[in-house]
Amino acid sequence: MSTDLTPSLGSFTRAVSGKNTSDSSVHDYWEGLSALTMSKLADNWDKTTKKYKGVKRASYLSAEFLMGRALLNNLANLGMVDEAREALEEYGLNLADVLDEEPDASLGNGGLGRLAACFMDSCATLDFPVTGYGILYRYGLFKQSFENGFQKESPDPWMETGSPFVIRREAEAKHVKFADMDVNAVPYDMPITGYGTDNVNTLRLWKAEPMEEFDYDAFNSQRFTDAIVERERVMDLCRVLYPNDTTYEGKVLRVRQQYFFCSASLQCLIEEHKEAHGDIKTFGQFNSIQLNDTHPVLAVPELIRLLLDEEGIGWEEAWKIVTETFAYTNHTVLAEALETWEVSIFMQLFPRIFEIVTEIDRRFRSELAERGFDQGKIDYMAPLSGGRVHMAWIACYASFSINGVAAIHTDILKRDTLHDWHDIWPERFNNKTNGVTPRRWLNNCNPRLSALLTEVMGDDSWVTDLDKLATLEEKGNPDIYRRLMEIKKANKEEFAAWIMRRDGIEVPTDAVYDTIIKRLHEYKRQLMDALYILDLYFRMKDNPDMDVVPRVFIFGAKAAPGYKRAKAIIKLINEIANLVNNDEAVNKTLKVVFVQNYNVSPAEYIIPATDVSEQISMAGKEASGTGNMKFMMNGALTLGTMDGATVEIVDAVGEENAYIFGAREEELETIMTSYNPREKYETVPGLKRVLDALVDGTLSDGGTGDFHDLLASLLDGTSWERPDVYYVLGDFDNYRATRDRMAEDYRNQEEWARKVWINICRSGRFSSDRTIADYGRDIWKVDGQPIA
Ligand code: H53
Repeated sequence: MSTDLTPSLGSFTRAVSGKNTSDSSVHDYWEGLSALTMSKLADNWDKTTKKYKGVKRASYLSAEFLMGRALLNNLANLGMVDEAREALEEYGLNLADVLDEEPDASLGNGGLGRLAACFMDSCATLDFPVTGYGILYRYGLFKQSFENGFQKESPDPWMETGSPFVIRREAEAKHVKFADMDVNAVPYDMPITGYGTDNVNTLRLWKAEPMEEFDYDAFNSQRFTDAIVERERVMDLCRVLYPNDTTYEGKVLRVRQQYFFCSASLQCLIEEHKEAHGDIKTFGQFNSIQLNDTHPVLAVPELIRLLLDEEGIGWEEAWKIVTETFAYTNHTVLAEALETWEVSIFMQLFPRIFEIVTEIDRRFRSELAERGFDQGKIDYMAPLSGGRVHMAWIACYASFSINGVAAIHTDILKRDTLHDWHDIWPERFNNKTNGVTPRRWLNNCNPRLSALLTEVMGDDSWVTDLDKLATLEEKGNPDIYRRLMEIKKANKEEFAAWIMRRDGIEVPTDAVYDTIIKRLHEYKRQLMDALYILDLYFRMKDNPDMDVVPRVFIFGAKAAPGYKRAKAIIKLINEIANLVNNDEAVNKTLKVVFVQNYNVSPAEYIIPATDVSEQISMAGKEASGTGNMKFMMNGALTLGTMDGATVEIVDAVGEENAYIFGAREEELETIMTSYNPREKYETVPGLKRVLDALVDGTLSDGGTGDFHDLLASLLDGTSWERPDVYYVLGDFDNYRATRDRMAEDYRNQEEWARKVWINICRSGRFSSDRTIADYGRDIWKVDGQPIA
């Protein structure tokens, strides 16, 4: 059947490829369909941009936006999926293949960047006047491959030949000055469509370019190479995303990136404010700026600089505007994430900003002295101390709102990490539990389950009001439970076909899919998961008649390139995979799959196919987690510790509909004071054998000594760290028992599916629509501004 889209798809594809449709490649069709999609949203995008100019608005400043692919999301939001599928079929193509042509926009490391992307989606869907501001990295997060089980990194030039979803806005370029260079900040805008609305919001990503395209004087005066070198130095600025998730590294280029995008974004906001309202003094009444972690905190002194030096207003007035404007989100309690910069870096790169930070520091100190604080405490809390600039302290001082990202995390902030600030300004603190967008993470990635939900509800209103799923719970019955398991099975088949196509790996589909996908970090305890698999393997070898429920263990994780121990854990998992997958005695029952180059789009295949969601961080360490929510929506049951938002998942579904184990956050402080991992090694049945296998020749680290170091980190510690700081051996026994019990429970399919149904129906509160409605109401004070 021919549809309306067929001729225009042909035209767009010819236009982008310069070829006949019959000679165009699948990639050409992807570009053509993408361009066609852009043409459909252009008018509404323009209208929305204009509409937001005069109203109270919010800006989301983030060094990371992990957007993933755009085409399917935009097609779905425009209601064009079926038409697109049919039009492609007219040309002999299938939609899934065309969608697979799109590279992921990996402009983020993990949770924090993906959260920003989900927030953009919800803001658009709620018609909120919110703009995202970030950096157009030329290279996104590195690509990961495995060579002999070791992680190898390679660059990800995700839009070298341009991207159909990114529009350059040359005319709105801004000038950003450093002491040693002047930079032209050119905005590249991405449209953010919402579901069930005409509004199209904007994600503005800044690219650094030389002020003049080419310095002809230098060229003519025979300084040709100098001119080229200078050009490259400027372009270096946003060349690459730093690959550390939750760890801070004091690289000069990184702080340059931060200042660059903060300055450009603020210049833009000030210009737009003056155009709309005339008076700079009302800036704070019309703007809320959310600081996504400390990465954009340079916006605080930069706004003061712009107000003082460019707008000519006084300090008191400028500070008032600052404190009306900024709100700060903290995403972690890990000490190694706290950004502090050496004073000398600030002095060299932006002396004026350093002067302003010094003045903030002076005022802060006198304010605290007036409140009667002792010098020790003042020194600890001050923006400038120990020769460093403390970004989190600047954020806490300047912001009217400070929030954590899950209830337990906000409690820890108040009690521990930011307790001194909470003592002074308790009213600033609030919790905003994270959420994920049900468009990408349910409706688009799991069409089978979505169709069932729509059928049972009678309409698809749950897509924009996920709380409505609660009304379906009582409709659960054996027929629905059976269909849930059929859907899961079909999703497993789809995953199996995908991983075969992609990596040539064969996986069975009649097994429990048990998954851990997240950045590789010791606190997330992928190592404990691996030790369980090894232990199960040994138990099966000891007891060939053991009746074990067939299992596929799925891993996906990138390690920061400089994080040695994390890379050792990747190698270990790959070695265990080798051992298990090649042993005829167990490989009918167990299979270990480590998905290379884990990213947003692999997650869209993995999550709908998963039965067991591993959320096994040491309690108190994972601020929230958001994968836990995606799994819940897609009908996986949680195997986890009481940490981050998992606590709230358990609160929603009840302990009987999840599998919870491990030491609790409130007991760990006491436990850790007398914890002796060697005692566990000696006494927990099976643990010694598993740990010995790291070093007795059972598993090979390729002669690197990495596995010895790993074992030593668990049993001996180092000169700077106690052994097993993440309590892997302490929680192991309880983890094993709970995981074994969970696998046994899977045998009762109907009972399992009943729990799955409860999890899905109670996932409403984990929609990022709820989170963004909370931000909008409590922090930003913005309302929906529909254009139609
Ligand atoms: O942010 C997520 C949380 C998650 C936390 C993560 C995160 C980063 O990805 C990077 C830096 C950082 O400080 C925190 O680890 O628990 O879900 C979104 O809030």
